[in-house]
Amino acid sequence: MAGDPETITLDHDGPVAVLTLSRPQKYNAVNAAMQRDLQGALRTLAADPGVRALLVTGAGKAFCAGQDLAEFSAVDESFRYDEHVRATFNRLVLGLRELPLPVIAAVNGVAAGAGASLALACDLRICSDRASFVQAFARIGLVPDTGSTWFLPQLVGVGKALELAWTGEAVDGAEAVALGMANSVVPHEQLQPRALELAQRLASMPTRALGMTKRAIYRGATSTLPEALEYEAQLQQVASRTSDHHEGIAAFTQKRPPVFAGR
Ligand code: T3D
Repeated sequence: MAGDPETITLDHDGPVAVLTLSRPQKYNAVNAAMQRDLQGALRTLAADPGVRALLVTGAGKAFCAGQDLAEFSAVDESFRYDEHVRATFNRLVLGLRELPLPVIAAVNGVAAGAGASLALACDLRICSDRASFVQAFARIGLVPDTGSTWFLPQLVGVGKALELAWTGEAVDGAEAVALGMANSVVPHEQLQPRALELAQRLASMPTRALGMTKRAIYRGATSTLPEALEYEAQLQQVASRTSDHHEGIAAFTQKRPPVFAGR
């Protein structure tokens, strides 16, 4: 990464990378420095074949409170929100979605505004029993962004998405699981070990197949059945040429556990 990040940490636990948003006194609100650090981290991760799963979490009480509103209080009419969003949050969302590996959000506290969207941009969400999701945008006269208008209807349906976006009411971890916005909720103290355990498990699997599965599932959600069938066929051909596929077949034949190398 170019220069040391100031607002995040990026650690490695074997093949699992752990990215922690770290402005705890500001509920990990995303300022310009964090945008720079996050975009740098995503570039580093995308270029590192040793990383086979990513865990994203927040330091302190919050996961992420979205755009740092203190920065916006200083802008004048010449400031273009559209240009800002394109150059910042949109790149983060696409960067997370384009990583060819599992990305798990360990939602340790409140995820508000673009912070909620960033959690939804991850592939899986494990929530602490202190987590909540707040579509905070309408409270400050903005529309949902950072992908929430796309993620929410897919996960919870159009009616519930509108309710959450209009009211800005907080959804806790248990309700998020019930609605399909999150995968599980665990006691706060168990969040990091349980999320890391899942990340390690996924990181020991055939990473290229998992990465292609991610692409196919997201594409499948917005394609026709014939298109999805054709895309599966193409990806299956690619997967069939990976050494992990050969290892999977060998291990099955030899009645032993497979050892996948992620290639
Ligand atoms: O062009 C573009 O990029 C537009 C894009 C917009 C994307 C967006 O994300 S818009 C939405 C921005 N986020 C919000 O509106 C959420 C604002 N925060 C809140 O509503 C509340 O803080 C929370 C619901 C997240 C948590 O409430 P609570 O009562 O638990 O905590 P708190 O006391 O409000 O906040 C704790 C501290 O974090 C506090 O700092 P202080 O006063 O003790 O020094 C608070 O100011 C700070 N903080 C929380 N959110 C933000 C923030 N500071 C800057 N920006 C924030 N978004």
